[in-house]
Amino acid sequence: MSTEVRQILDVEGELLGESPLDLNEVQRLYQAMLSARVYDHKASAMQRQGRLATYASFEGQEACQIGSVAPLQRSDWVVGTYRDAGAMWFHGYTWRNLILGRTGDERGGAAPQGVRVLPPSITVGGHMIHAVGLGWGERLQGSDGVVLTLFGDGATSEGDFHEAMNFAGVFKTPTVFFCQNNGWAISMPRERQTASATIAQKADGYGMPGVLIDGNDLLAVYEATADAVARARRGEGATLIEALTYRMSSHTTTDDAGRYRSDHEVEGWRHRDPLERVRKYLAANDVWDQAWQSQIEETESQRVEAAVAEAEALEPFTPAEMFGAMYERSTVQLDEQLADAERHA
Ligand SMILES: Cc1ncc(C[n+]2csc(CCOP(=O)(O)OP(=O)(O)O)c2C)c(N)n1
Repeated sequence: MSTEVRQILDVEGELLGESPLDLNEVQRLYQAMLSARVYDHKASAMQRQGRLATYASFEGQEACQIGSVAPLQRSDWVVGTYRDAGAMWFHGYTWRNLILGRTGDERGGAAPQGVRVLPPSITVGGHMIHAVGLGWGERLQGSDGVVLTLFGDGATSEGDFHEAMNFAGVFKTPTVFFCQNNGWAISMPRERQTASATIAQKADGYGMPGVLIDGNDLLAVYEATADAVARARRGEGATLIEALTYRMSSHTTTDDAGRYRSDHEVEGWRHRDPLERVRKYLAANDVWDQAWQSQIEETESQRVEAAVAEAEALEPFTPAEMFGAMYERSTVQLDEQLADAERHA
């Protein structure tokens, strides 16, 4: 396959090809990216205040997360990781539950009724297997549902990635494998992750198409995912998309990326910000102004505040509820552990 990177909107907000979306739709997706960034900044600040446990920022990856979910129908599935709050939210998961999850409260792992989003996977790569199984289940039930699974470059070194890709290739499951290659897996650079020239080309080995795109280009992300979703819905099987992007923050709030990444590298990516180029594009078409942007930021900020207040007002999760959420019927071991936990509480 070609190693050319597909781009539609350049860093100056100029179209290099035909836009797959009309201006109204680009405006709507820009608004979603902005909302996601507001949440991300607030969540990072809350972790610093001691109100959240570890937090994994997705700043810089908003085009990947909003653009890949945009072509989905509500009846499709999203299966992502600890870094995919933006994608999960855009498919219906609530900020409240995402915040709850980050406080260690298991109730945050429950998607609202009817929302087809799995809780975020902390196990690197494990969720891709679930995504393939979900898609296969959809097919067996005669539906044309599609499953989008998001993961990082590091996850492609896991056995689970290869098993998921192999199964998806053989059984033509309706899976869109969306790799957010942000250059790093904690402190492990992409060059040490794999010797192949691209991650997209790994698709060849599993008999599915591989697509390489600029992951900071909302339009390229949308177009590539829409094609893959349509293909999956037609029953033609899975696609692997590699989106080149960058996480602007440290791996999580427990990490210090300054120990392994240069300021020069980070600054280079700041000029490729996924929101800024869309903002320039909208402004050039007279459908952006600062007042509109400030109003979105204010409204979303209030919405996130309300979600935080709601999450913090809940009665604490008891050990009995936590153990009760494991299986339909408890086990002897779990009963013993619960008794132990209650003795210590
Ligand atoms: C199976 C497994 N191994 C190791 C870890 C520890 N770990 C957490 S995140 C991470 C790096 C993942 O990098 P990548 O897949 O590129 O995603 P990113 O964090 O960059 O979004 C590792 C090794 C884990 N959570 N699960």
